[in-house]
Amino acid sequence: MFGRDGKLYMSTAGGDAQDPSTLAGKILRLNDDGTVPKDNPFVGREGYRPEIYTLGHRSPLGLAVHPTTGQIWECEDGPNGGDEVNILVPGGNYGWPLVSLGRTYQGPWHSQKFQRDGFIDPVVYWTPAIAVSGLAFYTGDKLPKWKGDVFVGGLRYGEVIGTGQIQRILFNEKMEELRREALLTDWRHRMRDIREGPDGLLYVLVDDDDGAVLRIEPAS
Ligand SMILES: [Ca+2]
Repeated sequence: MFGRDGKLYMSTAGGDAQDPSTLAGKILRLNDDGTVPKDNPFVGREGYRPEIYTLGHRSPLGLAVHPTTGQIWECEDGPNGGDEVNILVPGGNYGWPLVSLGRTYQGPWHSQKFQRDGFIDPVVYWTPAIAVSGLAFYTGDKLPKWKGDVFVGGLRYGEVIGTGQIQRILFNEKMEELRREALLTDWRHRMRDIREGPDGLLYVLVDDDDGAVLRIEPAS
């Protein structure tokens, strides 16, 4: 995804997200010809790959540019719980695997602490997980009550197969969460991605054998 600065942001998963000499579990920032921007946060620092913009990510699936601040927002899946939405700052460390709000699949908490100095907390988290997928800001005029809100897809809820949803999340000006609302839960499908179309409507990608692209329109 391209940011307002014209740079390409891309997410990676796997490997050691805390090891700055690898590209795994990171958000990378590149020029559009694949070279490294000179103003990347770790350029010239020994032991750090210069492509790294942020580190400590588990399984990032959504990236979006905030419509007013221009900051990059990211969402990622936790293990058994601990899905997150993060606001990225250059050079930030988002904690995985040292800090997590998720449990391991055997039941115990993944990490002993939910917060630690030096790691940036998520602005939204889910435990149990919704298996958060795509991320979008709604900026259109067709659905005026939703303008400025954050939307994410969910592939399931509470590790229960055969569930799924869209979530709408409202923030205040300080980017603190006010409310969240689950949508399309009765449908019980995996919601893979959500985007605003050029027509100001929302489009949802359904990831199932009978998959579809949904268009969300005003009721009247
Ligand atoms: Ca985190």
